[in-house]
Amino acid sequence: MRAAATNSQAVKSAEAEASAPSAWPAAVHYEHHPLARFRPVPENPCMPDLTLPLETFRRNARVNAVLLAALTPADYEFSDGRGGWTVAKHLTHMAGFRADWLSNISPAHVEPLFVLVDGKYVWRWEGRAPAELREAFTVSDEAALQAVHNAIQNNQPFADPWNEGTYQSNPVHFLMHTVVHDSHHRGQIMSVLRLGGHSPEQMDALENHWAIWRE
Ligand code: NI
Repeated sequence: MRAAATNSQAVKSAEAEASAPSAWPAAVHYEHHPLARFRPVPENPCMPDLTLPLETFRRNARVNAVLLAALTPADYEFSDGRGGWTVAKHLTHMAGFRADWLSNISPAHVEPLFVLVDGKYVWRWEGRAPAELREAFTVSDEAALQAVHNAIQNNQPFADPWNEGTYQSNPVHFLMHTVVHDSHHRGQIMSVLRLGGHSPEQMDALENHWAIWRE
């Protein structure tokens, strides 16, 4: 009976919590709520659970890796033949996107992406073979994650030295922007590869990466 009383007390206190004004579902309903995984973690009510956005960012990295692994040295030089970017240029721009933004919004986290050459800091993969871009993506993604993690931990928005809007509502938007930007350029790379003579079978094989998003 004692256990029953304790249970009933627990239910009562859960109900009291449920009726209290709160932006989030009460704990007793938490596991079953569709937004459960976005509930703030208990240790820090200001910090949302980042499981899903981080998983999206990791999946994006895997998609980039699949694309890079499928490319041959000749593929990198394909373009639309009308002055559009080559595949290598798209990929360089995608990887460099992280370094460019991090330089502005979180300079402390950009160091692994640059080297000192003749007294000037240059992007580490500048002028290197496109095949080395895989490393650029890996290192840059990690730097981006560190920067976001740091901003959240310290409850400190990103810097905005040029007043251009730097994810002031939530630093995690930097990761989402990166995913969307990568996807925008991957679509263009697919067009260039098709124009460059990839067979329908080869294009189909590349399209298989969508399975990563459906896991
Ligand atoms: Ni772009």
